[in-house]
Amino acid sequence: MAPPTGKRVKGVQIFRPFVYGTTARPFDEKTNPKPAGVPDDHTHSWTVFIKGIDNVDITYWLRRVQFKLHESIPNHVRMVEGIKGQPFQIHETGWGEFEITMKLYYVPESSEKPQTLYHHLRLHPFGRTEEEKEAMRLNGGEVISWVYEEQIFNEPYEPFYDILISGALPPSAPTLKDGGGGGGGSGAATPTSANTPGASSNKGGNKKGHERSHSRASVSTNKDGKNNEPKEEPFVMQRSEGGVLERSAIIPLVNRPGHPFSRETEQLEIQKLKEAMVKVDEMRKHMLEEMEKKQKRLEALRAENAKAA
Ligand code: SLL
Repeated sequence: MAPPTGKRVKGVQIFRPFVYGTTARPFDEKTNPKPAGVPDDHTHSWTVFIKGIDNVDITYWLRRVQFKLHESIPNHVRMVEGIKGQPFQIHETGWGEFEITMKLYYVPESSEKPQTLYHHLRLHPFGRTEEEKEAMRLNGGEVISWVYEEQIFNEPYEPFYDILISGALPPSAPTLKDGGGGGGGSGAATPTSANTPGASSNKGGNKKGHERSHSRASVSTNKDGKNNEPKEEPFVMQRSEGGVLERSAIIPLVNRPGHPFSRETEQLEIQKLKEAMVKVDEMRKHMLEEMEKKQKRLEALRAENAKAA
């Protein structure tokens, strides 16, 4: 951790979405043949990763990741340095599931302490129903356990703020200093449980759990701390990455195979919640009616009783 430089940008919270998790595949002569030298008792090949959504670069804020694997694995503590635009990842083979510890080291300009994430390596799908198990399978037999997460940088130091803002934009975009607003706009990200059978173990103090839904402060805040109102200008697509580069501070617009986290899934989740609310309201009304009926019936019976007495 480098000593802080500059002042903190007050009242600003910047969030960067990312995905972490494991993808495993059973060895199979046709679909996943066992490479030479892999021990007989190994049943799966697997990958543990941390990456940007839709593989958007995150190395401008995340410098390196230390993966701590099971002690039975040779050289089980491994440091992975960030390579621009590529996931932080480790490929391995093995026979058993275990908890992986990932320690995130941020770029020195951030002056942020490293933070730790925990993730259970899944080799076998699990769930109460076949459907739930099937939801963990992708691409004909891969077992996925992925978690959507957001890294929150609270009142970042000025130099880091500049890095965060310019790093989120594609090289083709005008920079904020040029007056372009590529990184602005407000993002309300409600992550989804779709394809995330593994629960998030969100132990870092600076991160937001994906179970929380919230509107978020706009990141288009001036250095003087004044908050620009989020502008609802339609943004112009300059390139064809499905909107993710231009909007890399938030989540992509639509789902694509292998990338389940998007505004589209978010909207589906919101829709489901709305429908559930309507249903709950109907149930509430129905119960009230039933109660009133019973109340009347009770009164009638009481009156009858009184007469008979
Ligand atoms: C289990 N508690 O019993 C777990 C331990 C260990 C997995 C799982 C070894 C790989 C290698 C491997 O897969 N260990 O030998 O390189 O299920």
